[in-house]
Amino acid sequence: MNVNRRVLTLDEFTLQQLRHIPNATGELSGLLRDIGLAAKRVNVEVNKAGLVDILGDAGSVNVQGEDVKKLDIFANDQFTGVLHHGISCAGIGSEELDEFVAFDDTVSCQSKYVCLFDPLDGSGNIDVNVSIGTIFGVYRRVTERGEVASKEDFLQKGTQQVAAGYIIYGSSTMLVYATRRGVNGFTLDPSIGEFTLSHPDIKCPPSGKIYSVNHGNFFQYEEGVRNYINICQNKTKATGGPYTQRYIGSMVADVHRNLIKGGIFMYPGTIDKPKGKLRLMYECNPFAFIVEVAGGKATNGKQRILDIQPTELHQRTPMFIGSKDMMHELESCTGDK
Ligand code: AHM
Repeated sequence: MNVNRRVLTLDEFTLQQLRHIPNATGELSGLLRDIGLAAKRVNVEVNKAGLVDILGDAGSVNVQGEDVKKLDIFANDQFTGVLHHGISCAGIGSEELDEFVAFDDTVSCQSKYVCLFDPLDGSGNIDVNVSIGTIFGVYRRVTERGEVASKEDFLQKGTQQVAAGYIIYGSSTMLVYATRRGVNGFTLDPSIGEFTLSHPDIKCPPSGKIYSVNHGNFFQYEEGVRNYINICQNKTKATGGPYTQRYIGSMVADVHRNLIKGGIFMYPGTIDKPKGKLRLMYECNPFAFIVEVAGGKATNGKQRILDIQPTELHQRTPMFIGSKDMMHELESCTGDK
């Protein structure tokens, strides 16, 4: 049998990566395996979301006599559960929870990593059958192993991430994750119930023709951003266009598409919400890490997202992310870097 011809599963791939890192303990592989397991469980429930009237609405008891949970709470419980029961994670921070959770059992206290995640991003789209996702960032703890993890473990700059990724529950379900070594995408093969390597070594094209922004807020954006959007609308063949505007309102789907095809995604601050909507720790840092490893760029309009020192778990930030050349053109309009 020619083993090289076989498609690698997520577990096989992460284990194979260990061969290149002499001192690796396999803990990160274990954590990614745990996340893959939770993703499969969430995927099953997301696929049934359209049956909610038949199976029961959140807060009710379904026909099997089980309590029905809101999908984002279900997803939060799944990711928290697998990470707690695994041996790699000392604690979690979740967009669904007010505070971080440090696991205080002996095994977890010895664990090397903490994980911050948005269990179900874009959940407002569930009712209309639009792609949604899970986003996660993994940090090496800064406190001593053996202790219960504490706030400083969770409030690290994005540059400190050792891995970050997302799961997109779309026309197919994909898990994409990045380490400093590269970005790789795995598609769930329903016939065997495994994520299999489908998009090896993803690179973000240096330029593209897609810009993604909520046009409904146009007059609330600062002048430089409005100028850049005008440039996008007026691109011609001679200036690298014409551009296409694509905005799903589900960040995982929007950034995933732009990562693969080339493009720019923007969620600027507005007059009403100067810090925008997106959360630094759960949405922006993981995507900034992934896109930078793939060759793109991510800023808040003033500085690199990954360099922002977080002061609180749920802080928000404006976000501009995507293909390098498009980001440079944006910066020439906003005067920022
Ligand atoms: P959520 O946390 O309520 O799911 O909102 C996050 C989502 C992002 O996925 C998406 O990019 C953004 O909200 C869209 O917001 P808007 O509808 O304001 O454009």
